Amino acid sequence: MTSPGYVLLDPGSDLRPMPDVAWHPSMVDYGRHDAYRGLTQDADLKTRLSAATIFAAGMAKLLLKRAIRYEMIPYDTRRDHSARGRVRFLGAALRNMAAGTMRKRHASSVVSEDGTRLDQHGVMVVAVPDERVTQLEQVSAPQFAALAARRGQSNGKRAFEESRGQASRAEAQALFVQIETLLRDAGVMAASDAYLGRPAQLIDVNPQINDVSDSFWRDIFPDISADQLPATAYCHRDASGGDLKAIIYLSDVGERNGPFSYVLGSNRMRISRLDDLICEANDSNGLGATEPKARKKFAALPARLRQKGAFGNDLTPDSPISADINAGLWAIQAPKGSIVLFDTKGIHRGGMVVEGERRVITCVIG
Ligand SMILES: O=C(O)CCC(=O)C(=O)O
Ligand SMILES: [Fe+2]
Repeated sequence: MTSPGYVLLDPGSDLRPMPDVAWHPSMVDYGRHDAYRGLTQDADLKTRLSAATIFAAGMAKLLLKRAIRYEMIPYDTRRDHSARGRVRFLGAALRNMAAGTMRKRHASSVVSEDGTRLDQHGVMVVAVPDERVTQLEQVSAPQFAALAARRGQSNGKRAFEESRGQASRAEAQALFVQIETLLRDAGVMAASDAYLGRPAQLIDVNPQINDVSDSFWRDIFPDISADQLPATAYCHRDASGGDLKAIIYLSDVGERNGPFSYVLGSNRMRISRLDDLICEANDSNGLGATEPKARKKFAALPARLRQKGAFGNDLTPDSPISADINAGLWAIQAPKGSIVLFDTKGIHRGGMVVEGERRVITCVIG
Protein backbone atom coordinates (compact mmCIF):
# COMPACT_ATOMS: atom_id res chain seq x y z
CA MET A 1 0.00 0.00 0.00
CA THR A 2 1.33 3.47 -0.79
CA SER A 3 2.18 5.96 2.00
CA PRO A 4 0.39 9.31 2.39
CA GLY A 5 1.50 11.85 -0.24
CA TYR A 6 1.82 9.18 -2.94
CA VAL A 7 -1.00 9.17 -5.48
CA LEU A 8 -2.02 6.33 -7.77
CA LEU A 9 -2.79 7.47 -11.33
CA ASP A 10 -5.45 5.68 -13.37
CA PRO A 11 -5.77 5.11 -17.11
CA GLY A 12 -8.63 6.90 -18.85
CA SER A 13 -11.92 5.02 -19.09
CA ASP A 14 -11.82 5.33 -22.90
CA LEU A 15 -9.17 2.62 -23.08
CA ARG A 16 -10.22 -0.97 -23.70
CA PRO A 17 -7.99 -3.53 -21.94
CA MET A 18 -6.77 -6.25 -24.23
CA PRO A 19 -9.27 -9.09 -24.59
CA ASP A 20 -8.23 -12.66 -23.93
CA VAL A 21 -5.71 -13.21 -26.72
CA ALA A 22 -3.38 -16.11 -27.38
CA TRP A 23 -0.15 -15.37 -29.23
CA HIS A 24 0.37 -17.42 -32.36
CA PRO A 25 3.42 -17.60 -34.63
CA SER A 26 1.30 -16.46 -37.58
CA MET A 27 -0.02 -13.40 -35.71
CA VAL A 28 2.42 -11.30 -37.71
CA ASP A 29 1.89 -12.24 -41.32
CA TYR A 30 5.37 -11.99 -42.82
CA GLY A 31 4.24 -13.56 -46.08
CA ARG A 32 1.99 -10.53 -46.67
CA HIS A 33 4.24 -7.79 -45.33
CA ASP A 34 5.77 -5.44 -47.93
CA ALA A 35 9.18 -5.46 -46.26
CA TYR A 36 9.40 -9.28 -45.98
CA ARG A 37 7.19 -10.88 -48.64
CA GLY A 38 9.75 -11.13 -51.45
CA LEU A 39 12.44 -12.26 -49.03
CA THR A 40 10.43 -15.18 -47.61
CA GLN A 41 9.85 -16.49 -51.14
CA ASP A 42 13.36 -15.99 -52.50
CA ALA A 43 15.61 -17.24 -49.69
CA ASP A 44 18.34 -19.50 -51.08
CA LEU A 45 19.78 -22.55 -49.34
CA LYS A 46 22.92 -20.77 -48.15
CA THR A 47 20.91 -18.01 -46.49
CA ARG A 48 18.55 -20.54 -44.92
CA LEU A 49 21.45 -22.52 -43.45
CA SER A 50 23.16 -19.39 -42.20
CA ALA A 51 19.93 -18.17 -40.55
CA ALA A 52 19.30 -21.55 -38.93
CA THR A 53 22.87 -21.64 -37.57
CA ILE A 54 22.61 -18.14 -36.10
CA PHE A 55 19.30 -19.08 -34.54
CA ALA A 56 20.60 -22.33 -33.02
CA ALA A 57 23.72 -20.69 -31.56
CA GLY A 58 21.68 -17.81 -30.14
CA MET A 59 19.12 -20.19 -28.65
CA ALA A 60 21.84 -22.22 -26.91
CA LYS A 61 23.24 -19.04 -25.35
CA LEU A 62 19.77 -17.87 -24.36
CA LEU A 63 18.88 -21.17 -22.66
CA LEU A 64 22.03 -20.92 -20.60
CA LYS A 65 21.19 -17.34 -19.64
CA ARG A 66 17.66 -18.33 -18.68
CA ALA A 67 18.87 -21.29 -16.61
CA ILE A 68 21.02 -19.00 -14.46
CA ARG A 69 18.57 -16.07 -14.68
CA TYR A 70 21.40 -13.95 -16.06
CA GLU A 71 19.52 -10.64 -16.04
CA MET A 72 18.74 -11.07 -12.36
CA ILE A 73 22.46 -11.05 -11.55
CA PRO A 74 23.42 -7.47 -10.63
CA TYR A 75 25.61 -5.44 -12.98
CA ASP A 76 28.58 -5.34 -10.57
CA THR A 77 28.70 -9.14 -10.50
CA ARG A 78 28.15 -9.47 -14.26
CA ARG A 79 30.97 -7.13 -15.20
CA ASP A 80 33.68 -8.25 -12.73
CA HIS A 81 35.98 -10.50 -14.77
CA SER A 82 38.60 -11.03 -12.06
CA ALA A 83 39.02 -14.53 -10.60
CA ARG A 84 37.13 -13.52 -7.44
CA GLY A 85 34.47 -11.89 -9.57
CA ARG A 86 33.97 -15.06 -11.62
CA VAL A 87 33.58 -17.09 -8.44
CA ARG A 88 30.98 -14.61 -7.22
CA PHE A 89 29.21 -14.84 -10.60
CA LEU A 90 29.16 -18.63 -10.40
CA GLY A 91 27.74 -18.46 -6.88
CA ALA A 92 24.97 -16.10 -8.02
CA ALA A 93 24.24 -18.30 -11.04
CA LEU A 94 23.95 -21.45 -8.92
CA ARG A 95 21.74 -19.71 -6.37
CA ASN A 96 19.48 -18.50 -9.16
CA MET A 97 19.27 -21.98 -10.66
CA ALA A 98 18.22 -23.41 -7.31
CA ALA A 99 15.71 -20.62 -6.67
CA GLY A 100 14.37 -20.87 -10.22
CA THR A 101 12.65 -24.14 -9.46
CA MET A 102 10.66 -22.35 -6.73
CA ARG A 103 9.63 -19.43 -8.94
CA LYS A 104 6.05 -18.45 -9.12
CA ARG A 105 4.45 -15.86 -11.38
CA HIS A 106 1.07 -14.18 -11.14
CA ALA A 107 0.49 -15.11 -7.53
CA SER A 108 -3.07 -16.25 -6.90
CA SER A 109 -3.06 -14.87 -3.37
CA VAL A 110 -2.63 -11.21 -4.30
CA VAL A 111 -3.60 -9.19 -1.26
CA SER A 112 -2.82 -5.51 -1.74
CA GLU A 113 -4.95 -3.20 -3.87
CA ASP A 114 -1.86 -2.15 -5.84
CA GLY A 115 -0.92 -5.76 -6.54
CA THR A 116 -4.41 -6.37 -7.89
CA ARG A 117 -4.10 -3.35 -10.16
CA LEU A 118 -0.80 -4.63 -11.49
CA ASP A 119 -2.28 -8.07 -11.98
CA GLN A 120 -5.23 -6.74 -13.98
CA HIS A 121 -3.47 -4.21 -16.18
CA GLY A 122 0.20 -5.22 -16.09
CA VAL A 123 1.03 -1.62 -15.20
CA MET A 124 0.61 0.69 -12.22
CA VAL A 125 1.54 4.38 -11.89
CA VAL A 126 2.31 6.26 -8.66
CA ALA A 127 3.14 9.98 -8.34
CA VAL A 128 5.58 10.75 -5.51
CA PRO A 129 5.92 13.92 -3.38
CA ASP A 130 8.08 16.73 -4.81
CA GLU A 131 10.76 16.63 -2.11
CA ARG A 132 11.52 12.99 -2.91
CA VAL A 133 11.99 13.87 -6.58
CA THR A 134 14.41 16.68 -5.72
CA GLN A 135 16.48 14.32 -3.56
CA LEU A 136 16.61 11.75 -6.35
CA GLU A 137 17.64 14.37 -8.90
CA GLN A 138 20.51 15.45 -6.66
CA VAL A 139 21.84 11.99 -5.98
CA SER A 140 21.52 10.87 -9.63
CA ALA A 141 23.10 14.04 -11.10
CA PRO A 142 26.60 12.51 -11.66
CA GLN A 143 25.10 9.57 -13.58
CA PHE A 144 23.06 11.88 -15.80
CA ALA A 145 26.06 14.17 -16.41
CA ALA A 146 28.15 11.17 -17.55
CA LEU A 147 25.32 9.88 -19.73
CA ALA A 148 24.72 13.28 -21.33
CA ALA A 149 28.44 13.54 -22.18
CA ARG A 150 28.43 10.06 -23.72
CA ARG A 151 25.27 10.75 -25.71
CA GLY A 152 26.74 13.99 -27.03
CA GLN A 153 29.40 12.00 -28.85
CA SER A 154 27.08 10.16 -31.23
CA ASN A 155 25.67 12.58 -33.75
CA GLY A 156 22.33 11.90 -35.32
CA LYS A 157 21.92 8.12 -35.34
CA ARG A 158 21.49 6.67 -31.89
CA ALA A 159 20.69 3.07 -31.02
CA PHE A 160 18.44 2.49 -28.00
CA GLU A 161 21.23 1.18 -25.79
CA GLU A 162 23.19 4.41 -26.30
CA SER A 163 20.39 6.36 -24.65
CA ARG A 164 20.80 4.41 -21.42
CA GLY A 165 23.49 4.26 -18.74
CA GLN A 166 24.18 1.57 -16.15
CA ALA A 167 24.76 2.54 -12.52
CA SER A 168 26.99 0.40 -10.34
CA ARG A 169 25.74 -0.36 -6.82
CA ALA A 170 29.33 -0.41 -5.57
CA GLU A 171 30.05 3.04 -6.98
CA ALA A 172 26.65 4.65 -6.44
CA GLN A 173 25.44 3.15 -3.17
CA ALA A 174 23.56 6.26 -2.12
CA LEU A 175 21.58 6.22 -5.36
CA PHE A 176 20.59 2.56 -4.92
CA VAL A 177 19.59 3.07 -1.29
CA GLN A 178 17.53 6.11 -2.14
CA ILE A 179 15.74 4.34 -4.98
CA GLU A 180 15.05 1.30 -2.81
CA THR A 181 13.55 3.52 -0.11
CA LEU A 182 11.47 5.42 -2.65
CA LEU A 183 10.15 2.25 -4.30
CA ARG A 184 9.25 0.88 -0.88
CA ASP A 185 7.49 4.06 0.25
CA ALA A 186 5.62 4.33 -3.05
CA GLY A 187 4.20 0.81 -2.64
CA VAL A 188 6.09 -0.40 -5.70
CA MET A 189 7.99 -3.11 -3.84
CA ALA A 190 4.85 -4.41 -2.09
CA ALA A 191 3.00 -4.56 -5.42
CA SER A 192 5.99 -6.33 -6.99
CA ASP A 193 6.15 -8.86 -4.13
CA ALA A 194 2.45 -9.60 -4.51
CA TYR A 195 2.63 -9.88 -8.29
CA LEU A 196 5.67 -12.15 -8.32
CA GLY A 197 4.58 -14.16 -5.31
CA ARG A 198 8.00 -13.77 -3.67
CA PRO A 199 10.10 -10.96 -2.21
CA ALA A 200 11.20 -8.72 -5.09
CA GLN A 201 14.56 -6.94 -5.28
CA LEU A 202 16.02 -3.97 -7.05
CA ILE A 203 18.54 -5.46 -9.49
CA ASP A 204 19.70 -2.73 -11.90
CA VAL A 205 19.45 1.03 -12.15
CA ASN A 206 19.64 2.61 -15.61
CA PRO A 207 19.54 6.38 -16.05
CA GLN A 208 18.16 7.23 -19.49
CA ILE A 209 17.89 10.35 -21.64
CA ASN A 210 15.82 10.52 -24.81
CA ASP A 211 15.44 13.44 -27.17
CA VAL A 212 14.56 14.24 -30.77
CA SER A 213 17.96 13.12 -32.03
CA ASP A 214 17.21 9.47 -31.14
CA SER A 215 16.70 7.50 -34.32
CA PHE A 216 16.15 3.94 -33.07
CA TRP A 217 12.36 4.10 -33.25
CA ARG A 218 12.10 6.10 -36.48
CA ASP A 219 14.33 4.32 -38.98
CA ILE A 220 12.49 1.04 -39.13
CA PHE A 221 12.82 -0.01 -42.78
CA PRO A 222 15.57 2.28 -44.09
CA ASP A 223 15.32 0.84 -47.61
CA ILE A 224 11.57 1.26 -47.97
CA SER A 225 9.94 4.65 -48.28
CA ALA A 226 6.84 4.83 -46.13
CA ASP A 227 4.73 7.92 -45.45
CA GLN A 228 4.27 7.09 -41.83
CA LEU A 229 5.16 4.60 -39.14
CA PRO A 230 2.69 1.81 -38.36
CA ALA A 231 0.41 2.71 -35.42
CA THR A 232 2.05 -0.06 -33.41
CA ALA A 233 5.63 1.05 -34.21
CA TYR A 234 8.19 0.07 -31.57
CA CYS A 235 5.59 -1.90 -29.54
CA HIS A 236 7.32 -4.91 -28.03
CA ARG A 237 7.59 -7.43 -25.25
CA ASP A 238 10.99 -7.41 -23.54
CA ALA A 239 13.53 -10.07 -24.33
CA SER A 240 15.38 -9.48 -21.11
CA GLY A 241 14.09 -12.34 -19.00
CA GLY A 242 13.61 -9.72 -16.30
CA ASP A 243 10.37 -9.66 -14.44
CA LEU A 244 9.29 -6.10 -13.74
CA LYS A 245 10.61 -2.63 -14.46
CA ALA A 246 9.94 0.62 -12.66
CA ILE A 247 10.47 3.72 -14.80
CA ILE A 248 10.85 6.86 -12.69
CA TYR A 249 10.05 10.00 -14.69
CA LEU A 250 12.54 12.78 -13.96
CA SER A 251 10.91 15.13 -16.48
CA ASP A 252 7.29 16.12 -16.85
CA VAL A 253 6.14 13.77 -19.61
CA GLY A 254 3.52 14.89 -22.11
CA GLU A 255 2.30 13.68 -25.46
CA ARG A 256 5.37 14.87 -27.38
CA ASN A 257 8.36 13.98 -25.20
CA GLY A 258 8.07 10.22 -25.23
CA PRO A 259 5.41 8.93 -22.85
CA PHE A 260 5.98 5.33 -21.83
CA SER A 261 2.98 3.42 -23.20
CA TYR A 262 1.53 0.09 -22.12
CA VAL A 263 -1.29 -2.03 -23.51
CA LEU A 264 -3.62 -2.59 -20.57
CA GLY A 265 -4.07 -6.27 -19.80
CA SER A 266 -1.40 -7.36 -22.32
CA ASN A 267 0.48 -9.02 -19.45
CA ARG A 268 -2.26 -11.65 -19.61
CA MET A 269 -1.75 -12.49 -23.27
CA ARG A 270 -1.19 -16.21 -23.45
CA ILE A 271 2.03 -17.38 -25.09
CA SER A 272 3.75 -20.75 -24.87
CA ARG A 273 7.17 -20.87 -23.21
CA LEU A 274 8.64 -22.12 -26.48
CA ASP A 275 7.24 -19.27 -28.57
CA ASP A 276 8.40 -16.77 -25.95
CA LEU A 277 11.91 -18.23 -26.09
CA ILE A 278 11.88 -18.08 -29.90
CA CYS A 279 10.91 -14.38 -29.68
CA GLU A 280 13.67 -13.71 -27.15
CA ALA A 281 16.23 -15.56 -29.26
CA ASN A 282 15.52 -13.49 -32.37
CA ASP A 283 15.49 -10.26 -30.36
CA SER A 284 19.00 -11.00 -29.14
CA ASN A 285 20.65 -12.80 -32.09
CA GLY A 286 20.31 -9.85 -34.48
CA LEU A 287 17.75 -11.51 -36.76
CA GLY A 288 14.91 -9.55 -35.19
CA ALA A 289 16.22 -6.19 -36.38
CA THR A 290 14.47 -4.52 -39.32
CA GLU A 291 17.27 -3.37 -41.58
CA PRO A 292 17.56 -5.25 -44.93
CA LYS A 293 20.36 -7.65 -43.97
CA ALA A 294 18.61 -8.82 -40.80
CA ARG A 295 15.26 -9.12 -42.59
CA LYS A 296 16.79 -11.27 -45.29
CA LYS A 297 18.10 -13.76 -42.71
CA PHE A 298 14.92 -13.60 -40.60
CA ALA A 299 12.79 -14.33 -43.65
CA ALA A 300 14.97 -17.37 -44.39
CA LEU A 301 14.04 -19.01 -41.07
CA PRO A 302 11.35 -21.72 -41.04
CA ALA A 303 7.93 -20.07 -40.53
CA ARG A 304 7.61 -21.39 -36.95
CA LEU A 305 10.82 -19.60 -35.98
CA ARG A 306 9.81 -16.27 -37.53
CA GLN A 307 8.76 -14.65 -34.26
CA LYS A 308 9.97 -11.55 -32.40
CA GLY A 309 9.28 -9.84 -29.11
CA ALA A 310 9.85 -6.59 -31.02
CA PHE A 311 6.93 -7.29 -33.36
CA GLY A 312 5.11 -3.94 -33.40
CA ASN A 313 7.14 -2.55 -36.30
CA ASP A 314 6.12 -5.53 -38.42
CA LEU A 315 2.36 -5.39 -37.84
CA THR A 316 0.20 -4.23 -40.71
CA PRO A 317 -2.73 -1.99 -39.70
CA ASP A 318 -5.28 -4.61 -40.79
CA SER A 319 -4.05 -7.26 -38.33
CA PRO A 320 -6.53 -7.97 -35.51
CA ILE A 321 -3.91 -7.59 -32.77
CA SER A 322 -3.03 -4.14 -34.11
CA ALA A 323 -6.58 -2.98 -33.31
CA ASP A 324 -6.38 -4.54 -29.82
CA ILE A 325 -3.08 -2.79 -29.16
CA ASN A 326 -4.36 0.60 -30.24
CA ALA A 327 -7.56 0.27 -28.21
CA GLY A 328 -5.68 -0.55 -25.00
CA LEU A 329 -2.50 1.51 -25.32
CA TRP A 330 -2.14 3.82 -22.32
CA ALA A 331 0.32 6.62 -23.20
CA ILE A 332 1.33 7.59 -19.68
CA GLN A 333 1.51 11.36 -19.52
CA ALA A 334 2.44 12.20 -15.97
CA PRO A 335 4.37 14.72 -13.91
CA LYS A 336 8.02 14.48 -13.02
CA GLY A 337 8.36 12.08 -10.11
CA SER A 338 5.83 9.53 -11.34
CA ILE A 339 6.83 5.88 -11.17
CA VAL A 340 5.55 3.44 -13.79
CA LEU A 341 5.76 -0.18 -12.65
CA PHE A 342 5.10 -2.80 -15.33
CA ASP A 343 5.39 -6.45 -16.31
CA THR A 344 8.00 -6.44 -19.08
CA LYS A 345 6.26 -9.31 -20.86
CA GLY A 346 3.23 -7.12 -21.59
CA ILE A 347 3.19 -5.05 -24.79
CA HIS A 348 4.77 -1.61 -24.40
CA ARG A 349 6.89 1.09 -25.98
CA GLY A 350 8.37 4.39 -24.92
CA GLY A 351 10.78 7.21 -25.39
CA MET A 352 9.59 8.25 -28.87
CA VAL A 353 10.44 11.90 -28.38
CA VAL A 354 9.27 14.35 -31.08
CA GLU A 355 9.87 17.51 -29.06
CA GLY A 356 12.11 18.34 -26.09
CA GLU A 357 13.73 15.75 -23.88
CA ARG A 358 12.71 13.05 -21.43
CA ARG A 359 14.84 11.89 -18.48
CA VAL A 360 13.98 8.71 -16.61
CA ILE A 361 15.60 6.15 -14.36
CA THR A 362 14.68 2.63 -15.38
CA CYS A 363 14.93 0.11 -12.56
CA VAL A 364 14.98 -3.64 -13.14
CA ILE A 365 13.07 -5.47 -10.41
CA GLY A 366 13.24 -9.23 -10.08
O1 LIG B 1 12.01 4.24 -22.88
C1 LIG B 1 10.95 3.78 -22.48
O2 LIG B 1 10.03 4.50 -22.05
C2 LIG B 1 10.68 2.31 -22.51
C3 LIG B 1 11.83 1.50 -22.93
C4 LIG B 1 11.51 0.04 -22.80
O3 LIG B 1 10.83 -0.51 -23.61
C5 LIG B 1 11.99 -0.70 -21.64
O4 LIG B 1 12.67 -0.14 -20.77
O5 LIG B 1 11.69 -1.89 -21.56
FE1 LIG C 1 10.83 -2.68 -23.23
